[in-house]
Amino acid sequence: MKLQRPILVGGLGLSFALWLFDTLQDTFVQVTEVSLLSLIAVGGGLLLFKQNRTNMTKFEAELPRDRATVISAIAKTEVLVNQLANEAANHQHLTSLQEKVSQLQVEIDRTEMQLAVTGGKSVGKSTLIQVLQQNNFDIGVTSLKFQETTPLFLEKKETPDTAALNTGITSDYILFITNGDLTNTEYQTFQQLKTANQGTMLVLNKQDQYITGDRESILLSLKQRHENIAATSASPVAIKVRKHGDDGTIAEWMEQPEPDVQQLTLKLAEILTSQGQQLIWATTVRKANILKAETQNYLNGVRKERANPAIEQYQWIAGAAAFANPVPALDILATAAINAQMIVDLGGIYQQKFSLEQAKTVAAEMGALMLKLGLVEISTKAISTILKTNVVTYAVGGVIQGISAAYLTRVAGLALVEYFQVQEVALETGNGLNLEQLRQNLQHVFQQSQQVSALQGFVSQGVKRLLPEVAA
Ligand SMILES: Nc1nc2c(ncn2[C@@H]2O[C@H](COP(=O)(O)OP(=O)(O)O)[C@@H](O)[C@H]2O)c(=O)[nH]1
Ligand SMILES: [Mg+2]
Repeated sequence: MKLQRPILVGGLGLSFALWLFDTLQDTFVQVTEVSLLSLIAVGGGLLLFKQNRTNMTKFEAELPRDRATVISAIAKTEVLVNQLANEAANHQHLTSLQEKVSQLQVEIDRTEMQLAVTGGKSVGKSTLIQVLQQNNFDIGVTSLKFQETTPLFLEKKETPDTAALNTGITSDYILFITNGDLTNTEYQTFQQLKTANQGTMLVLNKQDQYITGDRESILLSLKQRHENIAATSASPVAIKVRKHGDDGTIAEWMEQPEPDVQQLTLKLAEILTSQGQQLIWATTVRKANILKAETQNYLNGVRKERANPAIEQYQWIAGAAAFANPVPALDILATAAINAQMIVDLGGIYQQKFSLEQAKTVAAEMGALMLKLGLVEISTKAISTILKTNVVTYAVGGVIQGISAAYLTRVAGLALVEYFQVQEVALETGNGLNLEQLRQNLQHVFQQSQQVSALQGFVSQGVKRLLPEVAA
């Protein structure tokens, strides 16, 4: 059986928790009425308290302060879209990207606010929207539009629906509806929205379903996770009312309580009034950044298509050279493998201009790094092991060095591509190389290409290149 509720960490002693309850909540006059759940929630919640306080200030601190910030975010995206136009004038997504940039320029001054209402299935999203729409919000000049997302967690699915999550991220504010304490999946999704710096209110709906003690403890627990919470009953169930008459008669009837969304509307009105403009700006910045990432992706694709044949070409140049002039020392092999001209060419493709002199320095640094990481030794050994299975090729002098040099060139080239892909377009030249970053790229590419089958394929390709007469 799976746990529906997250396990709350009760790190504090019971007596301390009881004391805390006494001080925090006047509603709990009688301690005996407090359920065990409440105690655990308070104990665990407190541990998270400090952490969340800093998150709150982070969100507010990161809201764009002025229109110029938004303009600049859009401009950065536009630069990248123009870059794509320069490098691939006929790219299939270019027109659509350009249109989206123009849309953003109009969107900065939009006055209608988009509110996404999200959460699991049947938590009361539709009902809440209906009730809220009947409420007249006073939030100044802007108008409000609610949008319900598809349920975040469909049955048996542990990961949230990404489309729904995206609707959230492109909305100005999110109401994240829950019916109890957050499950682990809910909590993780919620964190994702926070990471995207998305303004969110956590709403405990169906609060009519809880007895007082449990309701307060869930609210407290939610409060530790997030600064903005509200409890609602969008559609409370009818309750039975019983009246004892003076004459001993008993009358019973059902009463339908009114929806209770006041906590939510008050908080929402306050937030939208004070931060509405900034929230709209923040959404526009988020959209600009999403568009920028999308463009960067396309740009990387275009560049990779140019980089691949270049790497291929240089790897066989290095292979042939080491084959013709086999060097016994690993350090010479490492430096020979990295052709400075390849660095210049790849840099050119990725708009990172290197002079040949700079490229030579980079080549030497990369060679030293590959040696230090043991990549040269490991790959040379692996390649000779594969070659040994074929006595004829193994016996040919220089073939190990040749294939190793080609292989190392390939690893270096692919690592450089990975490295360049995450660099911003370098407007100035001669930027120092981030060796730590490059080390990670090298290791990553190396690990990926060390699978036996991939290496075997490469070796047989190398044999065909270097010893066409043997391979035939
Ligand atoms: N007890 C109770 N039931 C509610 C409340 N809000 C909504 N519901 C019920 O929960 C069910 C699902 O509501 P719905 O709005 O369709 O949920 P959605 O799937 O999130 O849109 C319906 O039967 C609602 O009447 C509430 O505050 N209390
Ligand atoms: Mg619905």
